[in-house]
Amino acid sequence: MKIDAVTIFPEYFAPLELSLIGKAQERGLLNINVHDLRAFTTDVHHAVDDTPYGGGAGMVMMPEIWGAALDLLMTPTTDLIILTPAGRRFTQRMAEEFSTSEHLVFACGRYEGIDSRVGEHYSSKNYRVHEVSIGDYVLGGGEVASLVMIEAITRLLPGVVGNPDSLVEESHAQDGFLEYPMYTKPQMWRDICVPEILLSGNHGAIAKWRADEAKRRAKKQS
Ligand code: JQB
Repeated sequence: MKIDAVTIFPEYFAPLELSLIGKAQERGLLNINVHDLRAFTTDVHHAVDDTPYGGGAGMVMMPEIWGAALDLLMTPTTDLIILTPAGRRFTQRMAEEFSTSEHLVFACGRYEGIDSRVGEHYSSKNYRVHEVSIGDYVLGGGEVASLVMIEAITRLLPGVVGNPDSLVEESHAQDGFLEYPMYTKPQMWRDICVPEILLSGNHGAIAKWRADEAKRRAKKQS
């Protein structure tokens, strides 16, 4: 999978060199490129924003600059993801869908966001455009939201997560309830003992206990 991200803060994407995603890049499973939007400005001040038509507080990112950047990245097989608090809520199902794409472009706005005509333009030219939000809270820009999406999507790619059994278990956990509580050594920590059943070696009973606990947690959440 190829991923491009466009931002005025390329440094936000430094963590993509770490851990499983960093390893996946080294192994050639994944190719992530981050682009500085200011490289596409044409004025001496490298301005990317201007005042909103209709008035109001804040600034809006100018469409020409985004157009110049995105024209160089978009291909007929690209999925363009525009992060915005008004977008469709990102879910595990969407992560699964995007993980089958060959090319993702993340447009990371700042200020009050990107001029609406940018998404409209690429949609009208029959590109696949997705306006997405990671949740109901307000962030300062799209960078952190992109990192969240990139982590959720790329760990689903073949070979990125070392043990594919973990992915299979998680997808079951998604089918209705959350995960069961986990324990490791030592057996007793600060007067708290690991549940006896987990030490029993009775795999059937353990599976039932875990399913019950997972259901109990799911109920408490909703
Ligand atoms: C600018 C963003 C998010 C992208 C996601 C999420 O656009 C705005 N509108 C009102 C207030 C603040 C902003 C700041 N902003 C670009 C931009 C916020 C994404 C964002 C997001 N994805 N919350 N906020 N879940």
